[in-house]
Amino acid sequence: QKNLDLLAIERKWREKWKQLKNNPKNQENKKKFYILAMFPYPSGMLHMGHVRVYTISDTISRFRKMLGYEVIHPMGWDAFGLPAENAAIERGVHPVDWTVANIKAMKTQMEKILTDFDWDRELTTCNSDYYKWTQFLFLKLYKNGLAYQKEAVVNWDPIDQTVLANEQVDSEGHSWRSGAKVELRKLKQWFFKITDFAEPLLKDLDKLNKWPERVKQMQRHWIGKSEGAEFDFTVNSNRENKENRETTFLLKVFTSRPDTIFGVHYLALSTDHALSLKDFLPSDVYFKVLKLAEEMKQYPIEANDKEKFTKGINTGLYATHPITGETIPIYVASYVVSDYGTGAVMGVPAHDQRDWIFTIANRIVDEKDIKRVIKPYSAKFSEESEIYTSYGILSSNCGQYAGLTSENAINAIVNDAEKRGYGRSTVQYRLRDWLISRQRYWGAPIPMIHCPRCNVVPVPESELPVTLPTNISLTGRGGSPLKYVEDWLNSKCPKCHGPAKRDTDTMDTFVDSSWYFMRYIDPTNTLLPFSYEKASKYLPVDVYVGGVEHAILHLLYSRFFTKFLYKLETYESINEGYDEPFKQLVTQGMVHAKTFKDPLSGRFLKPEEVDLSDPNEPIQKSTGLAPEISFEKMSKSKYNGIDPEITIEKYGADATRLHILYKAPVSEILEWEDSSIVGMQRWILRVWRLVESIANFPQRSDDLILDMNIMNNEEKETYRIINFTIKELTTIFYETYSFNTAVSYLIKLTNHLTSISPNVNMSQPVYMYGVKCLVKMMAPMAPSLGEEFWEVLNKGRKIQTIFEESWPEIDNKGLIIEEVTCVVQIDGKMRFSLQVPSSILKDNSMVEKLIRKSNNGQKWIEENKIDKKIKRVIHANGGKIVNFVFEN
Ligand code: ANZ
Ligand code: ZN
Repeated sequence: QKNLDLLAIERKWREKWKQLKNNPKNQENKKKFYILAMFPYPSGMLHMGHVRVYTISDTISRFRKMLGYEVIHPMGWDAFGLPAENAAIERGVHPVDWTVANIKAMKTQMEKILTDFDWDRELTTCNSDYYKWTQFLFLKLYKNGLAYQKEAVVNWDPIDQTVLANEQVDSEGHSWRSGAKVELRKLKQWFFKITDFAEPLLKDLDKLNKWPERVKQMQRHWIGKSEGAEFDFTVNSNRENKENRETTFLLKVFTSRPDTIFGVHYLALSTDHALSLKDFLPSDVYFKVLKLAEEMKQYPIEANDKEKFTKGINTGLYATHPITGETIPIYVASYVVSDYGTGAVMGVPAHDQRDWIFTIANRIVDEKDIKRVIKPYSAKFSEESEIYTSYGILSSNCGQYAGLTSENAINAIVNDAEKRGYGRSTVQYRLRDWLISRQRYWGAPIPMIHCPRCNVVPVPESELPVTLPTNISLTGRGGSPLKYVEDWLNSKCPKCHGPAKRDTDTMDTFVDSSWYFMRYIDPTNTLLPFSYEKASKYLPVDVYVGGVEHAILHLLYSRFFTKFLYKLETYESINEGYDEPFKQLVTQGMVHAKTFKDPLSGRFLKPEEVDLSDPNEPIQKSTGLAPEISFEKMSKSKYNGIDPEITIEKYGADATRLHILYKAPVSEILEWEDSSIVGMQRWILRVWRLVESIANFPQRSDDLILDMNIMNNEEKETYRIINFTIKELTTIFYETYSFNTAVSYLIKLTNHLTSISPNVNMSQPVYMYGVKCLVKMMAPMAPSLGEEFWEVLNKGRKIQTIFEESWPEIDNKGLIIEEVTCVVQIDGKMRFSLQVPSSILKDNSMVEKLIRKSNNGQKWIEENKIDKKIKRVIHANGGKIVNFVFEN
């Protein structure tokens, strides 16, 4: 019996695979299968999360290859972004050098975990042969009216003189880098008009029946469709205009609750909206609004405190209620946001929380005089002061609509409004246009030129790429670094050929990743981002594996790009009309690792502070106490990080992969435990024993004769177990991806084969067939062992790789269980009978187990056993009669 040198086997097959890659097989006439794992940011180190995603995608990829698909399983690098720029600022390395070195390191690590990526499709988003096409797509969006510039409020760090992303501002509104209080500034920024696609992005979520419901729900919420109505309130401004005439204008409000229109006590404007009405505002009011607008810049965008709801200014203006004709005061309110609806709301204190708070704080009306216009369907208001925000029945103060339900009232009120012209039904989305400008160096330059005569002019497609200058000094201060690269900045206007300047912003890195999966299918195309033919053939991605943290932005942006490009007719998907990028989405869970805590202080303990000589009973060295154990997200502060490379060197990549797949279902948290990798190693060794046993068979047959007619019962049972396992595993690898269950089925099959192994009764064909199937089915998960075992099993035959062998087929006949009737006696009296598989009839203990587990068995034996003991069990008539004899 030979032992296995796992690391040597891995090395051997990694080399062989490289050679095989150099002689690619003919892929013609094969069906395509596109399996994609989210590409990583090249930080320089694979972490366990990466190992988990790539193990999952690799397993699926290898399985599909065995099924004869033309598999696309590409890998690349999401290489633009802040960390490279920060490394440059902190350590003086150029982002290019930093990125290239990191990619190299990570690629080696990916090979070490035995992944089978299509390296000939590799792409790196910071290479100009990639970002040339990102810029090309920017221009396409621009030419179709989907890229535009407007002023936007951004987080501005006054010390570092730079724009910060929301995630870079802490909860108190300070910059993560400089610690300065972040200001809100208005800057001209580029946007993609994703809102044009709001409806299809929402509606088509219903098509995605292989996406997790949770992710779709998050997208629905993000898009945030709200149906309601717009009402026009006439404003009579008493301020006289230059011609000394009274002026009136319409103020439009958006409401999701048209049924509450009889409860309006005031209208409220956002500060921006109010400032746009400058001509109508008394100057003291105008200055108050300016001050409030300034004050609100102090709030970080996410702040949600009560004060935000209560700040208000009475404008002194009045509007006329479109139905009742009442006079309604107009306020400016801090809680009204300028970029939602019309930037104006009708205030209904009795039925909206924020309106209530605002009304009381600004003493718009006495609490007791607040109009309640909606009654709950059943009970009355329990207390007079309570606000009621749900649907109900319209009260008597609602004119002709009194007594209607909210639903009916909404229809009636909006219909009447449309007839008379003072309102109309509308739809609002929470989704905002996508701000893609970054005042950063390490990103794709926005291919636009600013000309003093012609304004904003796109760079002609023929002049792409606009390459990033490399002679740059990065300090992290002063806004866009590209502003200071004179010879790059100064350019010529493509229209008038006069001197002009380049746009100095770069694109959000989410733009790069919104279309990378399309470039993979045609990565060397020099004429277009991808060809029509290839895109039509290979899109969409069949399975996309990645972290749930991308449930909203990345996936939404990718869907937007796909819909845009589909509309441009740059491809026709095989599934006609399928303008979605990813058919199936698999979101893998996080990897957690064990932590030890001092039970007294709660402090996390370093590894060297814990005595692990008995792994089941760790001891805190300094106190002798048992530390508190829990599984947590890996982090430096918890001393529980696990380095994949060390793990692989210790246990081998195959065992590591198996552990990852076995320990938890793909989308759940995986609790990392070295002891269970050891368990996987033990299983591997047991499979190896089976493989060896066949190598030792005196006579070996390659053409297995599996004729059920000549099998005895034991063989039939083995054959049934094999077919059952194939059936289960095939479903798992095809669609459910519950690899943890797959491994347990294979372990069970191993147990069975081991239990019959050198049994002379067992004819070789079924046994050999079982071992071969076992090896094939474990190969996608443990690829180098699969190869090695297959080679041993096929000594003398010319075989390149197991991944060109076909996946085992199910023999449905083999799945049928033949049953016989077994009569059960208690103390010699016949009590009940039971159907049992004929194959186990001779296995006395197995038959007894089945009998006792059955309903009758529970009743006659298990309950009886409580006060009596079973003396013995007699098997007679070839096992068909079983007599349980109890003690008296
Ligand atoms: C009157 C009303 C009565 C409202 C009531 C609600 C309840 P969703 O569902 O998110 O679309 N609103 C409209 N525009 C706003 C803005 N720019 N800033 C802040 N709030 C705004 O929310 C729609 C509701 O939010 C609208 O319906 C409006 O208040 C408010 F019992 O109008 B409602
Ligand atoms: Zn010009």
